[in-house]
Amino acid sequence: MFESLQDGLASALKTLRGKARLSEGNMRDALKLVEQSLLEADVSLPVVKAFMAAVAEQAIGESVLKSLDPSQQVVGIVYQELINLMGPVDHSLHLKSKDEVTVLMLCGLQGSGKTTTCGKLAMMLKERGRVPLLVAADLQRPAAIEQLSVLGEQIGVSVFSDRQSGDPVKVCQSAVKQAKSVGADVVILDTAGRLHIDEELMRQLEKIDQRIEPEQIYLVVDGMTGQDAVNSAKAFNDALELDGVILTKLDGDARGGAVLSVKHVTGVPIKFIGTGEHLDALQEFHPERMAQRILGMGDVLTLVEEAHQKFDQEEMARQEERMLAGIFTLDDFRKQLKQMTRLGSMQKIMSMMPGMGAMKKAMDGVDADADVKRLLGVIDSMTPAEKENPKLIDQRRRRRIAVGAGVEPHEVNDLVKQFDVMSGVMTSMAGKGIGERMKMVKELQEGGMFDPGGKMTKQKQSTGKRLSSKEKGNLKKQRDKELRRKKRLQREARLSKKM
Ligand SMILES: Nc1nc2c(ncn2[C@@H]2O[C@H](COP(=O)(O)OP(=O)(O)OP(=O)(O)O)[C@@H](O)[C@H]2O)c(=O)[nH]1
Ligand SMILES: [Mg+2]
Repeated sequence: MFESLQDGLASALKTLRGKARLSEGNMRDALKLVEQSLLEADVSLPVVKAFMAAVAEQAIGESVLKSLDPSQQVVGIVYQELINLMGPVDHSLHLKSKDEVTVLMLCGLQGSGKTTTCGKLAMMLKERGRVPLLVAADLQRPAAIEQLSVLGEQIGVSVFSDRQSGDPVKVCQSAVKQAKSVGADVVILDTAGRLHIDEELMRQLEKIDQRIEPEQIYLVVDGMTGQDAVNSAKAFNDALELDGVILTKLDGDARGGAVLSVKHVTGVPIKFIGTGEHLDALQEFHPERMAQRILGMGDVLTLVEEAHQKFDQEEMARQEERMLAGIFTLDDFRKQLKQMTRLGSMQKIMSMMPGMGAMKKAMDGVDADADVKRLLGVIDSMTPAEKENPKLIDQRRRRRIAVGAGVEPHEVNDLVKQFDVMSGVMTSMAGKGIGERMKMVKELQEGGMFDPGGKMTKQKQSTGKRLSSKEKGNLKKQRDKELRRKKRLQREARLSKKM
């Protein structure tokens, strides 16, 4: 997502980097590149103009040009202006109390994702303790009613439809009337779409708006589209007075045009983003996270949130306890890998980690998911005793495990070595907050220890410099213990030679 925009912005900002002092000319050249990358991402022209004016006003000032680190300052300005462009947000659905009926209406161009998003919203509302009713108000396509019914069944939400009726306004009216009697407190209208804006569609939607008076009207916009979608958003907004926008398909190769333009053009907040075809792929929109992602700063918060939702919390608590007790075996490692695979592909996870953008590119053609599978395969081929204590694995066993997992024997060796390094880190992470852990992970990355294929290659001691004194103490204790063990072994060896 946003790859070319990310690259464009990165190379623009790179031209500024490393220059102690900037001239106005340098800055203007860099800003030209920023402008170009926005246009290439199909951001609407008036938006680009307004954005560049705001950035230039701040960037071409004495205080930035003469500052100690101008490039950092420009990144800061671009970041803040991206946030201003996409925000502010309002995630509330403005629902009335449960004993009243709230009506939400979704509209948008054909194929933008209206019906899917109706299903996603219904599921979200259900999870929040509401009783939604989906209404098939798209009588354009005969298959539309069927599509909504299937979605409703999947999530256990009632669907109102009238196959005989030819009038969507009447369908909506009957649905709202019946909502109370079927125990629903939120009615979601799935309206028809058209390939292009046309008079007839607009009149139909206006009529629904006037007769039903929905509490909220949301425009569903395909995030993969650029200026076209944004122009139609303006037309929808003029006719209907939108309350919010839902951007879909931001999981695909969206260029960024729609997400950067739609708020500025319509003036209404982006409420949610659709990030997949699955019904749980709907997230609240956060401009600062999106700006971070666009600038290649990753999206750690979303990752942490998703991890929280998708990880098995009980299992996490058990692991935490074991780690606190200083236990981290290959079996624990295996469980963690398994949990991680639930978050999605390594590519997806990496695209959300700060600074991993470049790494992700370097990994093109490397199948990180296959690597994780190989690791799991190797661990699965070990005996329980070996998982507890990998030191038991001798040459013969190494070969057997390799055969069992379909890998080369040295890969078994590599895994054991990586694990050794990792177990030390993991146990020292125990009991730390998420922020502290992220910092440690980042230090690991910087140290080159973590490469996303799940292989730990170089272990660098540079992480040591940021350890707290208590950690340093622990580390020293560990080292001393290891030293004592080695000396004891040497002594024993000498003794046995003498005998
Ligand atoms: N990848 C991805 N696909 C999505 C998302 N939202 C919707 N889709 C897909 O987009 C296609 C169109 O979605 P619909 O929900 O049928 O779109 P619609 O706006 O109701 O279409 P019409 O009723 O024909 O106007 C379907 O294949 C959906 O699975 C999303 O967030 N990500
Ligand atoms: Mg539809």
